[in-house]
This record gives sequence, structure tokens and C-alpha cells, in this order.
Amino acid sequence: MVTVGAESLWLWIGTLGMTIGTLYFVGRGRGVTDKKMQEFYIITIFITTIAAAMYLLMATGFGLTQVQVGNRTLDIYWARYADWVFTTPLLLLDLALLAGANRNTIATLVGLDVFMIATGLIAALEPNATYRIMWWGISTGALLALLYILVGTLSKQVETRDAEVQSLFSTLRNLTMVLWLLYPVVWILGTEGTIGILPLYWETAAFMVLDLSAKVGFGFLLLRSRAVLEKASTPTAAATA
Ligand SMILES: *C/C=C(C)/C=C/C=C(C)/C=C/C1=C(C)CCCC1(C)C
Repeated sequence: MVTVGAESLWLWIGTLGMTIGTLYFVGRGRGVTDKKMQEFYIITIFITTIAAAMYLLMATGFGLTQVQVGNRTLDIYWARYADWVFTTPLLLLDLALLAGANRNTIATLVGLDVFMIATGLIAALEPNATYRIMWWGISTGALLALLYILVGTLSKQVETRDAEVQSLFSTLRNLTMVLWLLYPVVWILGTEGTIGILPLYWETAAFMVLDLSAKVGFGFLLLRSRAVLEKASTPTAAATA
């Protein structure tokens, strides 16, 4: 097993942050009896629970491996991808339920998302430096397609909903777009990109801040107003069509 370096500080902060987030959402969700509203709580609680477990896996060194690229040895946290392959589809599901999206839109979003994380994992484990960048490009292409659906199809489907639901959706969609676009940037500048502009220590800190914002921050904004969630839980013509 590979030993975790000084970046373990950020991984422990990540573990703690995700755990506090989980406990907070569980606390808020107790008392919620509406079945539709419970869906948002269940999904969001799973997101931070999975992330807390994967951060613990990374902090304790099990989630870390090494990849030989040319004459360099890269420390790769594979557990990130195990986290993201489950948590990013769940984040999209939260957004899609809020928008009242139909099944085809949800399936397309989740499909593109899993493809993005899977090709990202290939990029991280590929020993050839050129192929690494190629897989990064393929994964980034999937991200752009996914964000295109968020601003296009999904934003169109939310137009039939209540004004407050629309406003919450816009906030969460914009937050998601900005944060998610930063992931491939941190990746390519960090250890994985082999250019090594961002050392592992700072790369780990950057991913931790992004993960906490995209999961705990996102969940906090989503679950903050019960009144809005209640409106989002009433089926609309678009959702039932
Ligand atoms: C809670 C975790 C979140 C929101 C993670 C999001 C991750 C991404 C949007 C990752 C994207 C990547 C690419 C587009 C290129 C290849 C490398 C990745 C996997 C970092």
C-alpha cells in the first residue's frame, strides 16, 4: 500500500465536512413526511454519505495507488472515481427531479455522466502520457454535452413549474456548471495531467473545496426551503406527460 503524504490533512477535513453535512441533512429530514419531498432528502443524504466514506478511504491510504508514466511515478487517488461515479448521477437526479424532467432526459444525463467518470478513470490510470490527455479530452467532451442538456432541455422543462422552483433550479444549475467545469481544470493542472503545475498537496485541497461545495453546499441550498421543495413535489403536466 502507498503511504498518504501531507495532503492527508485535506482528506481528513473532507471526511469531517462530508460527515457533518450528512448529519445535518439527516437532522433536517426527520419530520419530513411527504413522499416526494423525502426523495430529495434520501438522494442528498446518500451523496454526502458516499463521499464521507470515500474521503475516509483516501485519508487512510486504501484509496491511493501509483501509476508509472514514462519515468515518473504518479500518486493517484482512485477512490475519487468510485465516489464520483455514484455521487454525480445522484446530484443530477436532484436537479432533474427539481426541474420535473422526463425519464429520457434523466437517462441521457446519467448516461453521459457515468461515461464522463469512467473515461476520467481511464485517463487517470493510463500509462501513456499522450493517451492520458486524449481520454481527458473525451471525458471533458461528455461534460460539455451534459452541461448543454442542463442549460437546454432541463432549463426548458422547468419553465412549466412554479416561479420559486425555477429560481432555485437556476441557482443550483449555475452552481453546478461553474463547479463541475473546474474539475477537469484541476485535474489537468494537477498530478494526473503530468505537467505538475499544481502539486498533489494543493490539488487535493482544491478537490476537497470543490467536493464540499458541490455536495454539502448544493444540498444545503436545495433543502433550505421546505416551501419551495413542497411546490417542486407537486407533479406538473410536463412530468406526467
Ligand atoms: C461531488 C463530486 C463532483 C461534483 C465531481 C465532479 C467531477 C467532474 C465533473 C469530473 C470531470 C473530469 C473531466 C471532465 C475530465 C477528466 C477528469 C475528471 C474526471 C476530473
